[in-house]
Amino acid sequence: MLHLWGSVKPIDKVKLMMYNGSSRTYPIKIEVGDGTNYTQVWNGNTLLNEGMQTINITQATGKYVKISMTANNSNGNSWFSICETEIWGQSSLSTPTPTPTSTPTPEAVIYGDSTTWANWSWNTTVNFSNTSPVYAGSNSISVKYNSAWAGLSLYNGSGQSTSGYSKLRFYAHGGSSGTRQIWVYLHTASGETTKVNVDIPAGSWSLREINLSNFGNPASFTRITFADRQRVAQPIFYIDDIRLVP
Ligand SMILES: [Ca+2]
Repeated sequence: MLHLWGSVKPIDKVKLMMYNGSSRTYPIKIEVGDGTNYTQVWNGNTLLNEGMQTINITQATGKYVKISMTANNSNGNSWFSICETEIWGQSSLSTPTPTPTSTPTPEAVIYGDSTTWANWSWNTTVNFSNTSPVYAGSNSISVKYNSAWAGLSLYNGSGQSTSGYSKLRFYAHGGSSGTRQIWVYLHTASGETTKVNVDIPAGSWSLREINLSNFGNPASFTRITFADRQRVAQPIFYIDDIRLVP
């Protein structure tokens, strides 16, 4: 990965936001150079952290910065993805050139290990402090639909703006067997949005991302629902880490 500067400049630090950084670490090295010759200025593992992490560079100048993975990531594969990168110039020298390439929008967490949203579920046994299985942190939500058409539903009377966000993201685990078939939809001032089909296989956590365009790009919403689509009572399953992301 190369970042082009106009000329050779002193480099102070590199900031990275790693894809799925809260669930895996990446062994990387950072090199700077003039396009032909490179000098390694840092190597190590990225933090287990979803936000921006800062890597300070000591006394390096270059026109290019090369970031590469040196071994498989902590999930044991060669998948390597960086969401955001910033390269900062050395501020103490006479040609300071901080050039942040973007300002990340904070993610809006609806459920991490708990939620401030009200439980408006129906015909459903819900535990917001379930301790196993958990995708991240210490708790997940356990969900058991007790009859057909039941629903897990969270309500926020103040409304949740979608400005700056493009996706609803959560992790789901289908329980011990089979596949949970659910709908996910939002509620806005003008009613329910389109229902999006989500199938959740048993046995492991999977990442689910739904583009807000699938919900018709509402400017805000007051409620989010995960409802039964199998039209029968369903075995217990789990949801964790519900958030809006850029
Ligand atoms: Ca959690």
